[in-house]
Amino acid sequence: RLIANDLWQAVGRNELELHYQVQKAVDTGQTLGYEVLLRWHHPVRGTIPPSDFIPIAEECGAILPIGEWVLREACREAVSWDSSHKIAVNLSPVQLGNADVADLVHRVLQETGLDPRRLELEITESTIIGDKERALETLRRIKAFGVTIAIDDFGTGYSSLETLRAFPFDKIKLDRSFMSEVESSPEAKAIIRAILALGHTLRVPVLAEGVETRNQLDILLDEGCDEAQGYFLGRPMPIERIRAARQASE
Ligand code: G
Ligand code: G
Ligand code: MN
Ligand code: NA
Repeated sequence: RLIANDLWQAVGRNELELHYQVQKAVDTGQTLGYEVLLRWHHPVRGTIPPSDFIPIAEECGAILPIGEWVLREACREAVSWDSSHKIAVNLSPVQLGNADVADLVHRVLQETGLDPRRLELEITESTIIGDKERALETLRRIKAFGVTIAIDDFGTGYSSLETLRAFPFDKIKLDRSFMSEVESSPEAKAIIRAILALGHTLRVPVLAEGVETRNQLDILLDEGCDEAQGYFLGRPMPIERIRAARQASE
C-alpha cells in the first residue's frame, strides 16, 4: 500500500506531468486537438505509466485530487493557445460517480476562462456500468455547459450499442486494437466499417486510435473515418515539445 500513500502526495510534490497527443482530421491532416495523458515521476520507482497507477488511484480515492489537477492544468494550458484546438481529458469512472464532478468542471471553466466548447471529456464504457441514471444526469449537466463527451476505447467493452443509444456522446473513439489488426484481419476492417456507418448514421464523428503507419491512415481515408490519433501522427509529448511544434507551425 506504499504506492497508494505516495499517490496521495503526488500532486503536492509536483510529481505528475501531462503529456499531450495530437488528434487530426483524416482528410485534411488538420490538427483538431490534443488528448492529455498523465505521467507520474515517482522519486524512487521512476516514471510509472497510468495503466499501473490509475487503478490504484481509483481504488484509494486519490484519483479525485489527481483528476482535478489534470483538468485544471489542461484547461489552463489550452487557454494559453491562440487557437480553437480542443483539449481532451480522460475522466475516470470514480470521478463520474462523484456527485461534484459537474460542479468541478464548471468551476475550472470559470477559473481558467476556457471556452467550454474546447473541452472534451473522454469516458470509457466501463465508466457508466455503475449507476447509469446518475452518470447520465451528470453527463447532461456537463454537456449543458457546452463541453463535449467522447466514448473512449469503443468496441472493447460489452453492451456498446446500448451505451451508444442511451448516452449523449459527441464522438466515438475506436479502440486501438482495431488499428493493429486492420491490415491483417478482414474482420477487424469490417467492424471498423460498421462502426463508421453507425457513427455517421448517428451524426457522431469517429476517431481511430493507435494509427502507427501511413498505410493505416490511408485505409482510414478510404473508409471515410473522420479523425485519427497515434504514433504516426504524433507521440504523446511533454508540453515544451508541443509548444515548440505549435510555434513552428504557426
Ligand atoms: O498514456 P497511456 O499512455 O499509457 O495511457 C494509458 C491509459 O491511462 C489510457 O487508457 C488512458 O485513458 C489512461 N489515462 C491517461 N491519463 C489519464 C488521466 O489523466 N485520467 C484518467 N482517468 N485516465 C488516464
Ligand atoms: O485513453 P487511452 O486508452 O486510449 O490512452 C491512449 C494510450 O495509447 C496511451 O497509453 C498512449 O500512450 C497510447 N498510444 C497512443 N498512440 C499509440 C499508438 O499509435 N500505438 C500504441 N500502441 N499506443 C498508442
Ligand atoms: Mn483516452
Ligand atoms: Na483510448
